[in-house]
Amino acid sequence: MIKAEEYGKTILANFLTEVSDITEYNPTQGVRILAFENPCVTSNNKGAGCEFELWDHGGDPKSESCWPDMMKDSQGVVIVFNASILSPLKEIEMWCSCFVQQQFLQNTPCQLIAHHKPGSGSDQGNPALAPPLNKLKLVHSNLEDDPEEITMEFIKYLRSIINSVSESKDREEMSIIT
Ligand SMILES: Nc1nc2c(ncn2[C@@H]2O[C@H](COP(=O)(O)OP(=O)(O)OP(=O)(O)O)[C@@H](O)[C@H]2O)c(=O)[nH]1
Ligand SMILES: [Mg+2]
Repeated sequence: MIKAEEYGKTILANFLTEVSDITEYNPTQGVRILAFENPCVTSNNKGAGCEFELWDHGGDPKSESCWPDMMKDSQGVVIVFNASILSPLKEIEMWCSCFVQQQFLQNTPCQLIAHHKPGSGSDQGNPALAPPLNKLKLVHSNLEDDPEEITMEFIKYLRSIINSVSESKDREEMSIIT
């Protein structure tokens, strides 16, 4: 199994959830759970806040036996890869087949993030993904040059999760009634 170390997942997770701005490298062991709210994302029209948990998973193959448990109650999947690696295709495909194409995550919003580490340039090229992966939304994150872009995209992504959760609740209610 491929290990996606030092791509910047933790740095990005800390930035997006505003949990911390430490940039020292500390390999993620297993999973870190970041609980957060985003003031721009509310759960209904009345503006009630919404609590999220972001599970920052280091991708260590040693933790593979825990993946089914991690996926069980997930309502979204974010796959981060290093934008400066020319062909991360195999790796993205591997993570998608493990996490996204699983039966229980099929209706779950998935976001691919090409993370640009400082000094690695800001080439906005996209990997040529084969179907069905080319349907996944791909965004770029560059915290040095354009932190706004990924901040806005993350808000959109959180909103898509709220919509998907409320749609699946509606479907469940309909299936009870009919
Ligand atoms: N300043 C800065 N440093 C970054 C950024 N992205 C990655 N780095 C550097 O890369 C190192 C590794 O980033 P992490 O976020 O810890 O990598 P990771 O993907 O979580 O790695 P694992 O937990 O081992 O899988 C960081 O300690 C930083 O030194 C960034 O956007 N800004
Ligand atoms: Mg990490």
